[in-house]
Amino acid sequence: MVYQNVVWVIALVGMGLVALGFLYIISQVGRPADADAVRGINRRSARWRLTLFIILLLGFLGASYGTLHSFPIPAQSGPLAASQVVNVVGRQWSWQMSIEGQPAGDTLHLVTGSPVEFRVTSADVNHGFAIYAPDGRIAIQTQAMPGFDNKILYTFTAPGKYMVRCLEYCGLGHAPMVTEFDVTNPTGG
Ligand SMILES: [Cu+2]
Repeated sequence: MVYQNVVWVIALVGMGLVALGFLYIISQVGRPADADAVRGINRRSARWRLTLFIILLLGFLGASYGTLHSFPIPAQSGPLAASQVVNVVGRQWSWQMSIEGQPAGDTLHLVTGSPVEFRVTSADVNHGFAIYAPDGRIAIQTQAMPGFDNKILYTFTAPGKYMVRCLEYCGLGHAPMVTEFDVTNPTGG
């Protein structure tokens, strides 16, 4: 299932549970209270709340670990073990991308299967650096900020034409601030 649909299901189930709670309370309105029964219910409901809290806490910790431990933004200090390093400079209104150690004018050519480190900075104002995969989804994105090298790691899995767009409004030429590059399989396929 697509993530968006999973979120929908979770939201609808949650809303349904809240609605059921309201319906239950409405159905109890006007009934005389039995003091002993209420004390029993309070004890049981305290146990339930504790159990529910522990379940939610474990779920939160598990989901956080599962979704964040492979976060593509690595520690920003020290060198990374990427086999390809791309220097990215954003400016009003273009992207300059060059492989570390090669002249800036060369065509960018990346390969699948090995991690690429993007070092992203800006020559003027803040920009948003985003790489769109051939299927139109955002593969990675980070800020391009003057005076900072923001590092981001990504391993391309699919060959094809990747598009770079600016995701932070930076003036008149923001929308056409676009470039693209090719990713191929290491064998050249
Ligand atoms: Cu922009």
